[in-house]
Amino acid sequence: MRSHLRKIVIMMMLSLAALASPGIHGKISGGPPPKSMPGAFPPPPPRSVVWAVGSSQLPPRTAKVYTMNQKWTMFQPHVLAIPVGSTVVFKNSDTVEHNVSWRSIGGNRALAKNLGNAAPGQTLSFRFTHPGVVHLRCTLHPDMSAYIVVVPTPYFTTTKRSGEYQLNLPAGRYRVMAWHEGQREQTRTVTVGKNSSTLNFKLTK
Ligand SMILES: [Cu+2]
Repeated sequence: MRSHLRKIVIMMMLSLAALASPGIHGKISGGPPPKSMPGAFPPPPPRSVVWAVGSSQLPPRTAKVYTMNQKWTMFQPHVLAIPVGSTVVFKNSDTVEHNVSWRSIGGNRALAKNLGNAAPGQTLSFRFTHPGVVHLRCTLHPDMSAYIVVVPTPYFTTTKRSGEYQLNLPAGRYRVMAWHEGQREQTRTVTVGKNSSTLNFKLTK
C-alpha cells in the first residue's frame, strides 16, 4: 500500500464557477484529470481533504460532534476532516479491546495523547482545539491507523475516492489547502468572485 502511495500523483483541479450575482457566493470544484487515473489505483483509494481559509470573513461556528468507529480492527472512516473545536467520539464496535492514541497534532509532539483503552461497546472522546493532522493509532493493534484532519475553517470537504470534490465559498480571497495521506500538504491562493479561474494541485511526496 505504501509503495503504491509513493507512486500516486494526485492532480486536483479547482475551477471557479462564474456567477450570475457577483460578490455573493462562489463555488470551487475539481478532481484529478482522467489521465492521472491509470486504473492501477489501489482499491479502495484513500480520500483527500481540501479546505479553504479566508482572509477577512469571520467563519461561522461550525464545531460539532463527530464519530470515529473502531470495527473489524480498523478505524472507520480512514480519513475524517473536522473543524477545530469539534469533539470526536471514538466508539469501540468490536468484540475486543481497543486503544486510541496519537503521537502529535500537526507535527507538534507536545500535543501527543493517549486516551486509554476502551472495552467492547465503550466510547472515548476528545475535543480537538488545535488544527493539524492527527495520525490515530491503537497501541493494542499496530496495524490500526487513521487520520483526523483538524482544519481552522468551516470551508472544508473530504474528497470522493476519485479525488473529486466541491466547495461552496463566499466571495473573497482564500488560501486553499489539499492533504493526502503520505503526500506533502499543498497550498494555493485563489480569489473567488465573478470571474472564473482554475487552480491546479499536484500532490507528491
Ligand atoms: Cu485496537
